[in-house]
Formats: sequence, structure tokens, C-alpha cells
Amino acid sequence: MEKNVLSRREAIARFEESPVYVITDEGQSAGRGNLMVVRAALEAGAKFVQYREKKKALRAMYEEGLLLRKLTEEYGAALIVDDYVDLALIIGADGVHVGQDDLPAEEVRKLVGEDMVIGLSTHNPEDLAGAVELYKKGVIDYIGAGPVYPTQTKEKPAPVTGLDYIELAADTHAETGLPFVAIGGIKEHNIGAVAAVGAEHCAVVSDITMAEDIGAKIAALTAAMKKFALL
Ligand code: 3NM
Repeated sequence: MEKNVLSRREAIARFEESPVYVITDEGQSAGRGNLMVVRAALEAGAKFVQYREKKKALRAMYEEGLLLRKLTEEYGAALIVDDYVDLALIIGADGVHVGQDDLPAEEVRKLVGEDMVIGLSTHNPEDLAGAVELYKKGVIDYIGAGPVYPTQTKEKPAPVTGLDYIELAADTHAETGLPFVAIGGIKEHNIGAVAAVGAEHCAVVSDITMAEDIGAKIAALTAAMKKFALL
């Protein structure tokens, strides 16, 4: 098992520095591999990258994960593994992201120890209330909030939350400090609206992975968020 490269505090700092949270999806990367997409994102300044892969064999993910670990380390970026706690530990990722139907976050924390980031997906106010408790106990470090808009990327997504849920997550962040990243159907044309209700971080999959020029896309997404960000 590799040691994660960044400390938990450093990895959270990378999250805070990142308006755009990059997530891989090789199935919709216009024929490019995850490594090529992630390299382009890192070149454009991405500092928080999630390796999300639903279709590959775990052995192939292990091989690719090691390469992604090396690449993100070169750029000083945090690497988060979606779903697979074992893979995250083995490749020395900086964190793991779990969903409501995955292993309970408390159990994941016991497995990964104190020096790794844990992210948790939330889809409604009940999930959010549970996440606040986990955050207060030091179990999780940030949440995903969504799907804000309809998405083709996720199989069986939760019901669309709309912007109201993002506003609630923003209020909750102001009250409790719980960091959140909005997710689901976020693209260049609507990311400003998400920022305008208080999201300081947006996770974008297909609009980045499908972009012809990934660097230009990340720059445009970042600029649109800045333009509409709450003061
Ligand atoms: N999680 P795109 S929505 C991975 O609601 C993921 O938790 C979601 O992909 C959630 O940016 C989603 O292509 C897919 O819509 C987001």
C-alpha cells in the first residue's frame, strides 16, 4: 500500500482552491484515455481530480490508478478515487468518494485512517442533515450535492434537485462549515446559475471530458463561475 501523497489538510486545501472539480469518464471522452484527459486538466490548473470508472476491471483500474497517482503528484493535485476504498488505499490516493448506497462513511473512516479525505454524495435535505453530523464528528470532509440538472453520465441518478438544494447546501455551509461541490448536468451554459446561488465548487464530468480543448473548457467554466459568484 502506498502512502497518500498529500496530507488530509493539504488535500482539503486543494479542494478549496478548486472551483472546478474534475471527474473522469473514459466512456465519454471522445476516444481519449483517462490519462490524456487528466493530463490536459492538470495542465489547465486543475487541483482536485476524481478517478471514476464504472466499466473497467479492477485490475485495469489498479494499473491506471497508479499512473494517475504519479501524474497528479507531478502537478501537486489531489487524487480522489470514487467508490473503491481498497483501490484508493493501494495506490496511495489522497481520498475516496462514496455514495449513500456504499459502505457507511464511519466504516470507511476506520479503514482509511485519519489522513485521507472522504467525500460523500448527497441528494436531498435528509442526506444533507446526515452529512452535517458526519462532518461534525470528523468522519467526512466534503459532500457532493445533486444532481442539480438532468445528467446522462450517471446510471440511475437520484431525482434532479434543482438549484433550491444548492441554496440549502450553501446555507448549511455558512452555518456549519461543511464544504460542498454541486454536481449533475453542470455545463458552461448553466454553471453561472449554480455559482449564483452560492456554489463555490462545481463538479463537471461530460462537459469537460467531451471538450475538444479541455484546457479552454476548464478556463471557461472557471470564468463563468467567477462572474456569477456571490460576493
Ligand atoms: N454524481 P455530468 S451526478 C457522478 O448526483 C455524478 O451525485 C451525481 O456528470 C450525483 O457532469 C453525476 O456529465 C454525473 O452531468 C455528473
